[in-house]
Amino acid sequence: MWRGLQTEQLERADVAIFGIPFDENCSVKWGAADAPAVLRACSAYLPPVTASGKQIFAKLYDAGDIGATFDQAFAMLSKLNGKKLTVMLGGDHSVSILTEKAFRRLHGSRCGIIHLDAHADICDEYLGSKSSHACVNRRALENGYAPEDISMVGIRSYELQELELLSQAPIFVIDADECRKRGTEKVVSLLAKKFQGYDAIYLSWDIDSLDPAYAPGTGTPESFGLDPLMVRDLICGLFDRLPIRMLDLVEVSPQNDINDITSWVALKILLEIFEKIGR
Ligand SMILES: [Mn+2]
Repeated sequence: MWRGLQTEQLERADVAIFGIPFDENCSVKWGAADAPAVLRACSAYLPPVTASGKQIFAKLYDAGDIGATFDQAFAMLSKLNGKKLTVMLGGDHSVSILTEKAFRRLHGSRCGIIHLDAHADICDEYLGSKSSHACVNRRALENGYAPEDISMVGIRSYELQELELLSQAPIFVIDADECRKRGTEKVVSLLAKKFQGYDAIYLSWDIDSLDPAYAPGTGTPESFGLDPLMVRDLICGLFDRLPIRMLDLVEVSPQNDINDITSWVALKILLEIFEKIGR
């Protein structure tokens, strides 16, 4: 796993990674519980070099998998705290409810969330569940984040209840069409300005932010999405400009994928991030 990057010693690591293989709160198609294992298996084939030929010097510690409970998430984040970056591999998006809550508890009030997703995920309840993957941001609001602490990027799907809430709450949204219209650099500077003065940012990355043509292996595919280069440049630009201390990658569903292309594109973007962390 993590060919050439992995260290067995946490104290030597720049990046710490763990998985939450859980998909019982998804709505359309299952399978995200398999993502951590498939991502790790694919990672063994990727050399520690970016697409532009830069060697990646970051050392990565893999802490294994945990169950989908807040106590386990908090214990894991506490253990890995102090690393330059913690990465969580989901899991459907509901697992981010646990890690975002733990992140807030560890980092205090000056921390924010960037939600990179096709979906706003701010339903109070979805299909009768308050723990649904469509409720992540609503639970974040209950777990200490103010509306101003949350920004959404790449959105192109809303429930009616979400439109109503977003029309009232000062949550910053840059939808997928606006990303294309403004271009990556402008979107990055808008977010950098928005989170000026924040100590720690949690970037929650739903793979369905990408168009399903590029990332079909996901449970809730949405058309009119972003292309991989835009997502790569957006995420890398955010890492250049903001103190991103935690990243999650959720909703990769290998059983709905074709030739693992969704896992591959996610890993290629992760490598670009790791190169930045290892500098
Ligand atoms: Mn989504």
